[in-house]
Amino acid sequence: MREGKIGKLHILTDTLLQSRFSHIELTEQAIAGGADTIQFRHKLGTTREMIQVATEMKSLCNEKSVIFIVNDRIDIAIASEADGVHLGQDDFPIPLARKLLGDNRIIGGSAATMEEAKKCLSDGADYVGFGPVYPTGSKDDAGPVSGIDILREIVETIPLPIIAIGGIDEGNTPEVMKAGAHGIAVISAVCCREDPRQATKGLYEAIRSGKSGGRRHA
Ligand code: TZP
Ligand code: MG
Repeated sequence: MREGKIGKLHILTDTLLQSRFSHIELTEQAIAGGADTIQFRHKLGTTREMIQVATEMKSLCNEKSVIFIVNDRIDIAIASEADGVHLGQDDFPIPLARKLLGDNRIIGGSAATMEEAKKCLSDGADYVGFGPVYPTGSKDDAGPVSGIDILREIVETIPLPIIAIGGIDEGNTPEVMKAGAHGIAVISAVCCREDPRQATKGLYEAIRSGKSGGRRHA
């Protein structure tokens, strides 16, 4: 278990919702703004391009001791020597990912319900990305919004760091943290902002002002 290694401010890089910034530029700006975790989230493109971009992102993260996670693609995670992989319910199975990655890599699982969160736990995930907590336009199949009360129930029931996702911004981050989330994961609140560095900084401060009232995992 690597609870102490799970970051609190996960920035998911995206070049489909916006095209002003590349994955590399977003990584640089998010790190400069105080992100402790960068997740490479890229749904299109060739495998070779993805390996190249992920390897560069990992190197930028390494320089600042920022955690680097790859979304969906365990092959890209292995090739880029990422710190971990984040897997959805229909992605590569977590138990198999653990066999391939071993105990020293982080494996995150996505959950939209209590049942899915329990499955992440029994499958051996190191953290759960739970949501959408609020409405989001960034994921077509995100499913129904959970709201803050279900997030609180998840935190109280699942003994893993819970990373809230879906419609998280500077304004609602304090209430998410007060509900006991270990941290937050965002796409649009950084990638789609005029100044991603400044937006990350605002989220970092919002996390500090909210603090975690729930389980302590780090
Ligand atoms: N998983 C659940 S909601 C979501 C993902 C990837 C989208 C989050 O994007 P945003 O822009 O932070 O709402
Ligand atoms: Mg996925």
